[in-house]
Parts: sequence; C-alpha cells; structure tokens
Amino acid sequence: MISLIDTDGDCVLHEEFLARACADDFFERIRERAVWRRPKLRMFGRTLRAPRLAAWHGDAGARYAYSGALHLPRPWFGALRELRARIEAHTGARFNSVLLNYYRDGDDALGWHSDDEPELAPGAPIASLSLGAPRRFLLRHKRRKDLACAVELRHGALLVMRGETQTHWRHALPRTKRPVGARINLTFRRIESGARAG
Ligand SMILES: O=C(O)CCC(=O)C(=O)O
Repeated sequence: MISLIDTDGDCVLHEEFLARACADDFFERIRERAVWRRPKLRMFGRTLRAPRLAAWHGDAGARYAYSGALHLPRPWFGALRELRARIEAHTGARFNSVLLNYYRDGDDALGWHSDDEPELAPGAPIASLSLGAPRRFLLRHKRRKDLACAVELRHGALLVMRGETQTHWRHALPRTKRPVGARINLTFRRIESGARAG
C-alpha cells in the first residue's frame, strides 16, 4: 500500500516496499556488517552520548557533519549497494551516501530535527527505509502549530521525503514504553559538497 503523508504531498510511504523475508535478510546482513558507533551530541554546552547507534557509509567524498561532528564515510558493502540500486530504481533519484540508525530497544530514539544540513543537495529527496521493529515517526510543521502527523514505520517500509519537506517540517522518532525489539533505519541521501570540520 502507498499512502500520502499529510505534508503538502511531499512525503510518500510505501508500506510493503520489501517483502518480509527480504527485509529479514537485509536486517541481519546490515546489523552484522555496518560500522556502528554511538555518536556524541553537543547540547547546551555539554557532550552527551546519543540514545542510539549510527553508521555513515557512502562514496569517498561524501563527508557529512551531523550531531555536531564531521563524519567520513565508510565504504558501501553488498547489502547497502543492493538496497541503493532498488531505491534508485524506485524513486528515479541518485544517492551517494546513507546514514544508518540502530535503535536497540524502545529507549533508543531520535529527537526533533530536519535533514537540512548545507552539504545535502538542495531539493534532492531523502529515502528512508525501515527494518525491524515498528516504531512511530512524527512530523510537525515548523511554523503552523496545527499541522502535525504520526505514522507507523514497519519492517520493509520506504518513506520518501521530497520537495520542501525538510524546509517546512521537523521529524522525530520518540522513545516508547512498549516492549519493542531492535530497529534499523537507513536514510539514503545525496551529498553535494564535502563538509568541512569546525
Ligand atoms: O529512524 C527514523 O525513522 C528516522 C531517521 C531520521 O530522522 C534521520 O536519520 O534523520
């Protein structure tokens, strides 16, 4: 099923982008092979550890500054290349990098933000693939308090965020008290110019 998320038509969710067995296989291969780190976050003058693991893979020049630090890409590996090819064929877009987040359980989360760093190619879509336990994903408009929505991202679902989504909306993956298993999210991105440190 394909649903339009209520963000001016710029966000589309493909709930069964990957069949279950195929999603299971990618989950295991990526969990094993990605180079996971627990990023440091700089907030209110303090350095904290992010409540999740993350990995950054991509073409050699795709340097990306997020969570207050510069990240150099680890190389693509088989499962990431296969997924990139499928997602490029589906979206018609080209991606040179992927940010992976690994939520070990319901205590792991990602706070409100937009993917609007200057090194991201302007107007390029971001394709977000979910593997593992379903989690609620929230979107809220930056200025209009009346505009907000929530969607459950399940195993094998692809959320494509195009157009002005990152300009006008923030998104988050909140903690949950429900007992949930591990989840991996991959956001395929296009970096235009390598970020600089500092
Ligand atoms: O885990 C998710 O679904 C959200 C990931 C996300 O917002 C990001 O990587 O910027």
